[in-house]
Amino acid sequence: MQALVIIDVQNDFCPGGKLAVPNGNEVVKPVNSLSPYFPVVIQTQDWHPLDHTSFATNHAEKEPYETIELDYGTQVLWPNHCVIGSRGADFHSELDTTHTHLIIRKGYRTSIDSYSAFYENDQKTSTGLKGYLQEMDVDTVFLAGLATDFCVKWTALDAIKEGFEVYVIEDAVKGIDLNGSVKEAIKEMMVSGIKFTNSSKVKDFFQSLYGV
Ligand code: VGL
Ligand code: ZN
Repeated sequence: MQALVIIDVQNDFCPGGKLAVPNGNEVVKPVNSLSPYFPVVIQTQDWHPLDHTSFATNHAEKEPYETIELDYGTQVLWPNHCVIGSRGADFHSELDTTHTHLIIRKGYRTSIDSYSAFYENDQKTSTGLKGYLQEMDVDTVFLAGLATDFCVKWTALDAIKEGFEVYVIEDAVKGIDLNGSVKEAIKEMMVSGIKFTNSSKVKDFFQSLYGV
């Protein structure tokens, strides 16, 4: 069984948002065109308290995009974004959420960030997604959303580590790109066995499966 996991398609990651991904809004169309076909649809929602450790404003003399060392490793500091309950944390208004079965919120613990939909950045604290997918008999995970070089990449790497077959839908993801991080992310995903596809191929697959 196939699951579509739609990562962080939220206002703050779209043009005009607090941590805008260039052309981030362009993922909405391909995602909307695919979500009706999938037997399991999951969305993630970045969801931070104002005192979150990933916010540069919570570290004296630090600017966004600088890094700090935390117990669990290097953490990039971000502009305040996806604050719990804010408009920036809402899903993009044109994203069709009617097919979504489960929404996983992540990053709500003050002292730990969470890029991946499976594990927080300590790579130990579970979101519960693996168990949900197993209970639903999912063996193949298709990834879409934002951002290619952070939350999509970390989710893809965890998914393959957990034994799922993983496809990134390349026209349905966009990256932040800090110092070539998109190129690096694609390389890392490819060498890990993650496959790349596009929304028209995925649509063709389901249409032949359902005979339409
Ligand atoms: C993300 C940086 C901080 C993402 C979330 O969705 O890729 N990136 N929080
Ligand atoms: Zn975040």
